[in-house]
Amino acid sequence: MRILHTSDWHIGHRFHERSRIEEHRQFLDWLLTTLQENAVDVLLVAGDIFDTALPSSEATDLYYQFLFRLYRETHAHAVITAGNHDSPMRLAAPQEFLRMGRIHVVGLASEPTECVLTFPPENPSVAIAAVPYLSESELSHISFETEPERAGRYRERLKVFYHQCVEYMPPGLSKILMGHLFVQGGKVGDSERNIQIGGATAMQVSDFPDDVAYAALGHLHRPHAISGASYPIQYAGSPLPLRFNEASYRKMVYMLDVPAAGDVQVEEIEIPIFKELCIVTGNADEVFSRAMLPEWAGKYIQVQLKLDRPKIGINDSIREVFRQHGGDVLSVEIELPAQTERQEIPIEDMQQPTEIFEQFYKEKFSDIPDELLMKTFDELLQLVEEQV
Ligand SMILES: [Mn+2]
Repeated sequence: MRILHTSDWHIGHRFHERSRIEEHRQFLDWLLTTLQENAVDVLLVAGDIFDTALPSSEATDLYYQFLFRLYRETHAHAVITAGNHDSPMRLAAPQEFLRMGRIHVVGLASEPTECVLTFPPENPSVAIAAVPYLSESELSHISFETEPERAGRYRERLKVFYHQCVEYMPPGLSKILMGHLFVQGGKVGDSERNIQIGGATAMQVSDFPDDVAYAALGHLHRPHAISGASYPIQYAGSPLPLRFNEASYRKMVYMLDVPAAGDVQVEEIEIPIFKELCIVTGNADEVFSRAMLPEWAGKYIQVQLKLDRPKIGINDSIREVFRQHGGDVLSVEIELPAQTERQEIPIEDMQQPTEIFEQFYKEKFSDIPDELLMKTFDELLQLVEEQV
């Protein structure tokens, strides 16, 4: 059995107000070719199919066009689960219909019966637990519960659910788990929203059941494996970089060869770069001379500009000079020299709050506060002191 693992497509994502539908179209074309060339039997998509719960008609159309071509132009089955960005109800709405086309969508699941699938259907050798994102809001409410207690309950629920799934799987099959969650040790970037639940870790490696062949995860956008288990626990990552700083590493899909017995062979396949993201760093002279180079056509650029002092209009000039050379500057981040260190006030001088306030005001506005302001401050101070 050959299985391909991907996740976090985020179709409909807009990058600094630019549509990415063309990049997604190219990715899905490439994916279809990859599935065909490698004679893949099952495609796994571990959540965050869309970027928002209510995707545009353009995004929805692209997704269903892909599913239709998958059905018509390959022999593959697909298992698609909802992530935290998807509306589970909306994603799963056409599930009965899609099942006729070998496409299995799981939006919500509270019982193993709802998400354990076996492949190939006629003579199964692999069981897959298609576990979607489990929302914390699905936990029943308990009064006076602390955040760590709630996080603990969430973690326990996930752990129990995965164990139940594995118990429910028919014996003798290779077991694969899917999930859209955060595992301790995972590398968090800044494009994964709502990454942790209650500030605590959703799951630990030791929570995963034994006797599993592979865990196909989504949620984190960098492709990487979590160490510490006897089998690969793998994040596929997003196929497109969702932030400029995600362009420093290649995006991947993972192809698994699952033998009837023995270990799964995992091969990573690099996803082509459909639109290059570049970060240009330097002072104004450096940035302007780099802008003159003939290398910007079709690229998205972020400029990190170092300035001695604020300079009005420089943002527009930079965008213009790159535009003349084919590049599209999506953001200019300006770095100014760090403020000179604040003067320390010796503790013995800090007798009265009013004095501290005066000093603060002088430092901030290079002036002394007027009478009305001082009176207001006194009143405020009085109010605070009465509270204490
Ligand atoms: Mn995601």
